Amino acid sequence: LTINVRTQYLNSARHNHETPFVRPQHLECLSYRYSRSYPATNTTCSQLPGSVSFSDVGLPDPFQFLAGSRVQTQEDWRCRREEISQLLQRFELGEMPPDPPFLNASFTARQLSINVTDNAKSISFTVSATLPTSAGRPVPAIISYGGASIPIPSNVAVLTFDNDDIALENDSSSRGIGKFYTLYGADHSAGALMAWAWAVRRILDALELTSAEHSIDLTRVGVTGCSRNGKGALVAGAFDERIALTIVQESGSGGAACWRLSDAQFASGQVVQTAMEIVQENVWFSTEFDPFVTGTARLPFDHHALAGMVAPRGLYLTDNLDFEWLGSLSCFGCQFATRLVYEALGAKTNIGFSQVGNHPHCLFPATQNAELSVFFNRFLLGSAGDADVFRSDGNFSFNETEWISWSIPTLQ
Ligand code: MCU
Repeated sequence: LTINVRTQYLNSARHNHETPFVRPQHLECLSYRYSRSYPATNTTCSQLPGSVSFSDVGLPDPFQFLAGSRVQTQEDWRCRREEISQLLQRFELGEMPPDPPFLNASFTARQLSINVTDNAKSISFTVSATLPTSAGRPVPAIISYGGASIPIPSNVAVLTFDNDDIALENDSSSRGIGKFYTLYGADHSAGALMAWAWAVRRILDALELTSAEHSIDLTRVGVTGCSRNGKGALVAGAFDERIALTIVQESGSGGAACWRLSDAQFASGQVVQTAMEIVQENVWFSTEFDPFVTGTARLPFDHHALAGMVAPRGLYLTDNLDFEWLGSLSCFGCQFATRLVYEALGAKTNIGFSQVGNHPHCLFPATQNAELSVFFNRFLLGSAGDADVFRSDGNFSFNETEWISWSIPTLQ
């Protein structure tokens, strides 16, 4: 079986100029492929306990391990980040499957074609590519969930990802439908957001595998989406450290918002989407999330911790003040907390958050163009420059002391 796995890789576009013969150096090279985005370390992180009981009405301390100790070093943060990842997988998003043993890809005619085999089942999906005509090489790229609804610089390649093909999300009857579930079974724990993030990881694998056929620079790939697709882009950015820039547009609850803050807005009479509503509306989350929607204080994380997984990489989030449903206060407060994670990692300006009104949902207003450019320039186009983008035109105030009882550690 092991030989078959590697042979499959050798048959891929990247290796098709070489003899179809498994040589030791190929084996090393191919097994290295998956490990390089997760730097080697001597520390072993502790595993999640079998049962977790937790309660915090405020935004949980992203720097406190479940077992009680606090993050003190960069190495500790690496383990705490992994713990947050495990908790999100177990209680909200469902499991990210291990990297599949077989993946083939080709990049031809402006289309990336990807075949994945796992569990003795296979799927194929395609991603269309719009490549810059006049840019130098190599070029940065952005993976867009559906058609992009932000202005993308002309020197950035656009890879359009049909996320519904991977996991359908028409309504609550879409559970378990889509290519992800063909591979892993209709009863797999992953909700649509996690299934989509799995596919983004495969897109990155495929870009690596086909690097001889395109000019995309793998160190400068971003991801974007709006609304439900903004929730998706955030999860993708959190679950693959190869993504250099995550742009989350008007994602609302289940994205930039925190469950606890959205519940508080709802309790004060505002028509804000809550966890309780969202799990009935659609299949974005794992069914493992259901027990928590009547008591979000029991969640051992909130979405500042999900967004904190993106740190210290580039993250720019927008919100639209004209839609109460999105939970403007919740998005602001939640990302205020995320920024503390960035600050602790010495990367405070690598997160941008911007809240304005006077524009339709998912129609990017010109008033945010300059900020967006800062993020494209810094994280995909390689130009220097820094800017502290954290602003709201909202008529509310976030009570920091009510929601955040922790302070940021000075990491050794
Ligand atoms: C903001 O994202 C969602 C929202 O969660 C849903 O309640 C609503 O139905 O659709 C929004 C969306 O995706 O709009 C395109």
